[in-house]
Amino acid sequence: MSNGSTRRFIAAGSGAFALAALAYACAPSAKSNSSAGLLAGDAASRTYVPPGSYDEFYSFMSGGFSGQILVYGLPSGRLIKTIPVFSQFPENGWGYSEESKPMLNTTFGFVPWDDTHHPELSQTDGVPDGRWLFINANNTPRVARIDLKRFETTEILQIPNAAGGHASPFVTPDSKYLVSATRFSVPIPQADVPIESYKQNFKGTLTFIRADQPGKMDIAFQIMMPGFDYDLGHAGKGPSDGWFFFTTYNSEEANTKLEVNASQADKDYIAAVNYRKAEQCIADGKGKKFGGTYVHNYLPGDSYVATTETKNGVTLLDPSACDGVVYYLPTPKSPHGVDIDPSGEYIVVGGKLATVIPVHSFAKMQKAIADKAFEKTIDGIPVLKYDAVVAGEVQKPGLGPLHTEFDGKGNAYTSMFISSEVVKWKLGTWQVLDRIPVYYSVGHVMIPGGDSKKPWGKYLVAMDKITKDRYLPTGPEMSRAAQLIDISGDKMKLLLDFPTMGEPHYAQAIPASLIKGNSIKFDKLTENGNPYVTKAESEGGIARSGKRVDIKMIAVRSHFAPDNFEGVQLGDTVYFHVTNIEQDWNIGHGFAVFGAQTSNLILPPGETRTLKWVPQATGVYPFYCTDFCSALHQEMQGYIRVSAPGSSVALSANTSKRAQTQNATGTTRESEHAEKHDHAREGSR
Ligand code: RUQ
Ligand code: CUA
Repeated sequence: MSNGSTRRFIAAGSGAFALAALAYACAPSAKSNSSAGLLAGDAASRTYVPPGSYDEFYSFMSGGFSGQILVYGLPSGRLIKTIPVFSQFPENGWGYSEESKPMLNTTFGFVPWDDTHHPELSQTDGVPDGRWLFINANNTPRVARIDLKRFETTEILQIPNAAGGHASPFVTPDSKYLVSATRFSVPIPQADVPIESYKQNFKGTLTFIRADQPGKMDIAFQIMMPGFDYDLGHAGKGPSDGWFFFTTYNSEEANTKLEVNASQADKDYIAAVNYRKAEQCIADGKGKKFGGTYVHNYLPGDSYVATTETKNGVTLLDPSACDGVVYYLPTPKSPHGVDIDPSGEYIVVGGKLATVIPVHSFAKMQKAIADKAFEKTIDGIPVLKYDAVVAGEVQKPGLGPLHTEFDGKGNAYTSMFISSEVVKWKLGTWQVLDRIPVYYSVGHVMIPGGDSKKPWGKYLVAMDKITKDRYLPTGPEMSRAAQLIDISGDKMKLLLDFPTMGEPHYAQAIPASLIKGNSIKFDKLTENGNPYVTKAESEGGIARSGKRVDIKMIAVRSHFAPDNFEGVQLGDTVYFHVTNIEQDWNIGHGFAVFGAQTSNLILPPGETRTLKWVPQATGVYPFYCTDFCSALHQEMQGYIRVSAPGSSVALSANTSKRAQTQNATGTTRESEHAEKHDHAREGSR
C-alpha cells in the first residue's frame, strides 16, 4: 500500500485525533521510492540546468532561525546567494562593518539575530514585480526591505506595541502597506502585571506599515485587538481589495499550557479588516495618539552608511471607535495560514486541528455584514455566523492543514503537516484531486506567484521541517529541506530534493526575467558618498583625533595602499576605512587584521566599508585580503604597528612617491602598476 492511501485511510477515521499527533508527524517508515524510480530520468532532465545556463526562477527562501534569506535558482535548487538581514553574517561582514551595524539597532539595543519567516515580494496590481522583497523578524518584531537591484537589506523598521511579529510582512496588491500582527498578546503599553491577569491586561495589535517609499517605511496605524494570538495574514485582491485577513488562535485567551488550553474552542476566528475604512476613520479623527518607541534603520543608496532614527508614538485605532473596520469569521480550529485565491473571492484557512479545510466567501461575507448576520460581538467586534460566510469545506483533506497556494488554473494546494503530504483540490467544488507524499512534516508550500493574482503555476516547492533519512546522516542535527514538485499536469510529480539553511518557513519565487536585468554590477566610485571614501592612493592615509585613529586606504588588484601604518598606540581605537576602487563586476576584495575581535569585511567594487579595531597589545600586526582576487592575491597584505601609550613613534602611512606627486598636482587616477612604496610621513590632516 502506498503512503498516500495509508494516509487517506487514517484521515477517513480522524474525527478527533490526539493533540499529541501535532508534535510528531508521519513516521518515515514506508518511504516510497516508486515515484522517484519511475520518474528518475524524466525528473533529472526537468531540473537539470546545464553549466553556464540560468535558472528559470529566483526563489527567496526564509532562513528561519538563521535570520537571513537564501536565494535559490529553480528548478535546479542551486543556492546562489545568502542575503543577510537580521543576523550578523561573518561571510561578508554584515552587522560587523561600521556601515551596516546601525541596521541591527532596536530599542533593546543592538540585536544581531532574529527569526525570519515570510519573504514577500512587492506587488504592482496584485502581481509580484521584482522591485523589493520584504521579510519579518518574529522575535524582536521588525520588518525589512531588501532591494532586489542589489540583493541587499536596505531598510529595517521595528514594530512597537507588539510581540512576536509573525503575521508579517504580507503586502497589499499595490505594496502601499505591509502588515505585522502580534503573535503573542502582551500588556500594551508594556506593564509589570501578573501573567494571570492575561484576560484583563493583555492585548493584540494589527500594524499597518507604509512600505511603498524606500527610506520612508513607517507605522501608518495600529488597530488594538482582543488578546488572542494573531498568526498569519493575507491581503484581499480583486473584489476583496481593501481588506486584510488575519488568522487568530487562542481565542480562549489562555496564558498557560496553550497546547491544551488554547485548543478548547471548536472555532477560532479570521479577523477581516477593512483597512480603507480604517484610513477613513483616522482621517475623521477617530484614531488616537498612542505611545510606543521604535527605530527605523536605513541604508541609503548613495553612501551605504546606515543610520538609525528613533521614533515616538503611533496612531492607534480602537475597532469600537470605527464601525465596520473589523469582523470576526468563526473558523475551525486553531487556524494557521489564511490564503486568498487569485480571484479574491475565496478565503482559505488552514485549521491545524480541523478535519476539513474551510473556505469563506468574500461575497457571502459582504452580504452577512449587510444582513447583520452576527452571532455575538467580542470587545465591540461583530462575529459573523459561520454558515453565513462559509463557501464550502474540503472534506477529508488529510491531517494538519497549514498553508495553501494556488496555480491560477482553479486549483489549490494545501500542506498537511501531520500526514506529510500536499493535497491538490478544486476551488468551487472543494473536491480533492490529487495528493503526494513529502518528506517530512511540510510547513509552507510555495508556487511562484502562488499567493498573487497571477500565479506562474508550473512548480510547487514543499518546505519540510524534518528530513531524517533523506540525506547522508550529519549527526543529530540535520538540515531542513525543500522539495520541488511539478504541478503542470493533472498529477503532481516529485522532481527534486534540496537542503535549505535554517528553517525554510516560507518562500516566494518570481521569473528570473523580472529581476536579472536590473541587477547592479558595481557601484560607481564617482558616486560613492561614504565620508571616508578613498578614491585613489593619494587620498589615503592615517589621522588621529584624540584616541581615535582613522585609516583610509584603497584595495585594488593586488595591493592595499597605503599598506603600512605606524604611530598607533595602545588605548587607541582604529577605524580601517577600505575602499575597493575596482570598477568591474564581481571583483571583490576582503579585509581582515590579525588581532581584531570581529569578522572580515567583503568589499564589493566601488564600496567603502569600515572595520573597527581596538588593539589589545603592542606589536606589529598583518592585515590581508581575504578574497582570492588575482594571481597576486597572496601578496595583497600590509602591516600596522601598535606602540605603547605615549610612544614617540610618529603617525605614518607609506604613501608612494607617485601618489604624493599626484596629490600635489591634484591628479587622482590610481595606477594599477606595482609601485615602489617609500615610507613617507603624512602630516596631520
Ligand atoms: S509559518 S510553517 Cu511562519 Cu507556517 Cu512557518
Ligand atoms: Cu584582493 Cu585578494
